[in-house]
Amino acid sequence: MAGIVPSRRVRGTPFTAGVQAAGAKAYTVYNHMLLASYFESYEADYRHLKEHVQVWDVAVERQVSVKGPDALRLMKMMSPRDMDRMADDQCYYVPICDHNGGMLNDPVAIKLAQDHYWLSLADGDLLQYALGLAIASNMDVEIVEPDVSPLAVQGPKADELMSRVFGDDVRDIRFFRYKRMAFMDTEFVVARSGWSKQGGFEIYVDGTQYGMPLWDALMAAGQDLNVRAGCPNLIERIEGGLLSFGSDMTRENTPVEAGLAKFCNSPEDYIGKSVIEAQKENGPPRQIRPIEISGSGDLPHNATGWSVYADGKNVGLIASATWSPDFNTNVAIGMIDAGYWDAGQELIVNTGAGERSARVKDRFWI
Ligand code: THG
Repeated sequence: MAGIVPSRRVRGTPFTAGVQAAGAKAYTVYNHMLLASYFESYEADYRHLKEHVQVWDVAVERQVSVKGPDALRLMKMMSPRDMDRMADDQCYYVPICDHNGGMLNDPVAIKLAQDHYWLSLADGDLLQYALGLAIASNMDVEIVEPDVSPLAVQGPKADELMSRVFGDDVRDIRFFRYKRMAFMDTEFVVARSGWSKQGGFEIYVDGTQYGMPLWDALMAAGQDLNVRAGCPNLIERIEGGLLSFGSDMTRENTPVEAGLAKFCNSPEDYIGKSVIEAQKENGPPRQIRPIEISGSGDLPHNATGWSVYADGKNVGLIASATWSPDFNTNVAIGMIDAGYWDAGQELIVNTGAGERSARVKDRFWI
């Protein structure tokens, strides 16, 4: 496939110069912005991520800033999670839904103050939804996309690299908590989070002008750690069951179907609650499951979603699938109908380039 032309609609990021210089070989577009897909290859990037440390330009995780006297009220209207339990330094994974429980996004919410939150978005224009709710409800709240760009540091050597740039205090940051850490003449929110299971941090870089200086500082400090540029890795994230909104689940699905029922505990009358509570009570009609597909490293690329069959009928869809070198099998994430999602269930997958046998697993691989 040919290249992508950046413009004001398909935006570069504060780190794009570094990503390009590091040799990104393919990009996707996410929140109207460039996101690298791989550098050396999916498999070489994966091996390196699991052994060393990588710096990821995830500026595409755009922030919706919700600030003002009604900020908490608006967050409670949108969030299925109990916002009153959120600590002052906490991040929450929050599925956000329409009035039918259909997922609109699955951001990470960051509590900056009692009256100020960021929603760190997956792919989708959630700002417009939040703004619409605020306007229609006459709320006293400011909603903007600030000049904030997350940079992730992921991998087993992430603590060592981060402590060299920000000091040893980063080591004490707990999972999904943050501290404000100094850099040059400013400070950034630094959270222990990120879209891999290898551990690490996300730095919310506030101000485009700090982007390349921070990128360069991390690369310089990590030379002997074999630091490299990386990006969310297809193989590792399927092994870990990290869901991609728009692929693995869409507005056609509720958070219960997406396996996110544990994040739906708010006592408030949030949007979508009646459907979500009913599905928690009675079980959803379909659910996200780990799927093992037969064959070796010869699956075609899955760009459309693959239909899944059992008993001669369509019982689901697989939107993410790839060869896993570490588990020596094809790993996949499927949305599978009730009655067919139990571990051990045999399935047939139509990959578009032939049928494969497949089987529901009891859990994800990592
Ligand atoms: N970090 C930030 N913003 C993001 C993502 C991120 N926005 C887009 C996208 N990723 C949102 N989706 C997810 C999906 C999974 C997780 C985070 C964001 C995740 N899940 C943990 C897991 O499944 O192991 C558990 C989360 C929890 O226990 O609260 O990390 O990655 N800033």
